[in-house]
Parts: sequence; C-alpha cells; structure tokens
Amino acid sequence: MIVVTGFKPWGRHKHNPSEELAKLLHGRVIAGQRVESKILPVSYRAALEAVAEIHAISPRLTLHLGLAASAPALRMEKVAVNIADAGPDVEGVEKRGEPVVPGGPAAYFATAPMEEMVDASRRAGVPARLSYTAGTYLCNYIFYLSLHHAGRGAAVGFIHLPLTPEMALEGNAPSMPLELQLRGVLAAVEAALKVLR
Ligand code: PCA
Repeated sequence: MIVVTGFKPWGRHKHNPSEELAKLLHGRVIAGQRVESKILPVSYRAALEAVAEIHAISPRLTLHLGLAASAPALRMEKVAVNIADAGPDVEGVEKRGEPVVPGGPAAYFATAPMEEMVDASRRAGVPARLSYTAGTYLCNYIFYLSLHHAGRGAAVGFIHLPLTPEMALEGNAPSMPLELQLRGVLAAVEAALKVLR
C-alpha cells in the first residue's frame, strides 16, 4: 500500500494543492499498489495522530505532500530536521525551537529515493528539484515524525508543491497547474516504487 497525506488550507491560503492531489490520488493503483490518502488539518496534534495510524499499517511507501508558496517547481525533500519553530497551527499551538521528538536524532534523510523522483518528474516534463530543507513548520514536523516512526521496509518521502495559478493570480508568486503537479507526483511515485521493489 501507498499512503499519501495532504494538508487542508491554512492561514491566508484558500486552497492547498496537497489536499487536492491527495484526493486525486486516493484509490489509484500505481505499480500494483493501492493509494490510501489522508487529508489533515495543519495541526501538530493531527500530524502526530496520523503518523501513528499510518505506521501501524506499514505502507511500502508513505508520501507526504504540502504547499510551499514560494516554490517554482516540485521540491523533493531530502532532509527532515528535529526542530519545530513556527506556528501557530490552526489550533493555536506555537512551537519555538522545540525538538519534534525530544532526544531524537538531529535529522533524518528521506528513505524514499528522492533523487530518482526528481529525475522521473523531469522526464515526465514537470519541473522538479531536490531540496535540503522542508522548513520548521508542519511539513517538516510530519516528515520527521514519519521517518522516526516508520518501520523497516517502509519508505517515507515528502514533496513540497507550488501554488496553483488560481492561488497566484496577483502575479506575485510562482505557480504550477494542478494537472502538471499531478503528473510529476505520479511519475515520482512510479519511480520510487521501481527503486523500492
Ligand atoms: N505547508 C506548510 C504546512 C502545511 C502545508 O501545506 C509547511 O510547509 O510546513
């Protein structure tokens, strides 16, 4: 099984492409594996609960998705750090430089093959690059927690998505149509499963 998570809109954003892509991917079968999607509020508590549920069922691949409003391309995240330094989340919880997991390692590398995923997205005609920071908010938080709790043989990756054109109409930020984002993510998942098989 493949688990995909997406976040609901938060703050000034009316949409979140990660929610929309997670919905579009739900129920698809990719390289023989069924996708089970989860949509989460931008909440530290919800992320913690979701990660526990996900890794109780040991999916072969868990792909977390989130919005990075400044990203001009798909950003395949290579590193999750043990710091939460942002907020408030939608429940009003703020984290000021706290560890995601007290006593946990400073950082984890993604266990999904992010480099191959970048290449696959590019081959599918969708701009993508490797990134070495997922920030210090919910996206890094869920990514770190997921890597911390995943069992052996359960790969975890994170893709940050650009705004959609509808969300960037003021012309002050880069954007990418949702269909293109979907094509890149699908190509990336296929490539990941090929490597992990
Ligand atoms: N992006 C935020 C949190 C939710 C989302 O979609 C982040 O990059 O941390």
